[in-house]
Amino acid sequence: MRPPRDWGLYLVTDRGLARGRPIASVVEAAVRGGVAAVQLREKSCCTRDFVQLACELKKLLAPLGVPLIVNDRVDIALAIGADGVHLGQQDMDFESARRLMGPGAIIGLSIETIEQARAAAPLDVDYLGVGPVFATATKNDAAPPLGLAGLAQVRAISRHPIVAIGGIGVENARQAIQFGADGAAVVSAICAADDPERAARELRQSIDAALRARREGGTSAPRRRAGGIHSEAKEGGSNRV
Ligand code: TZP
Ligand code: MG
Repeated sequence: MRPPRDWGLYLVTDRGLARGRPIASVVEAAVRGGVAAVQLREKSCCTRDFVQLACELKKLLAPLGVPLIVNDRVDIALAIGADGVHLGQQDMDFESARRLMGPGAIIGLSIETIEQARAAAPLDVDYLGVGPVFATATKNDAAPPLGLAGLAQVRAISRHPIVAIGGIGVENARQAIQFGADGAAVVSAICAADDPERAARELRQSIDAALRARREGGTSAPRRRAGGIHSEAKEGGSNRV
């Protein structure tokens, strides 16, 4: 499956926040509410359970046309035929991951600093996960928040689609788009919500409205075309407000 045309709303899972609900049911509800991609993020379970969970989500998401991206683990992504992998700065390097996953896989890379954004420029990654933009209690070892100004700085120097992450909810998702993101990734705003479907729908509406406003304002988000990076991506800076 190719990357979503619009990253829009990207769900990152956290079973610990799901209030005892099976994560598959949270994911299913979130997809009904409009998430465009799902990342399975598991920080504490054993490899066998991780694989099993990934298989379960793949069976759920593939018929719905929603890409499943595995956090950190290229081996698990390959084992279950996931659509992609999300790499942190300490995970397998991008080139090795691309070699193993192949040209059709979706590969995302976490960016926490301006230096990392610069270093990512030549890489044929499908998107950058930029954050934390706002303070978050979800990730213990999160870097200091970039803030909206930091997000705008990353936008100015990046040609890849940007998914903002960290402390994003319905009240500030719009700002992330206004400051240059092409989509927003959320963990607690959906996983911990009373009603994950409604939470996803409200987030999606807010993100879509901000993306529409930006398009109508005459700027276009950079896109990665099949076959690689391209010139229009150089317009990334024009997405800043
Ligand atoms: N990477 C940067 S911040 C973060 C991750 C995985 C956690 C975001 O969680 P939340 O609950 O959406 O703030
Ligand atoms: Mg990681």
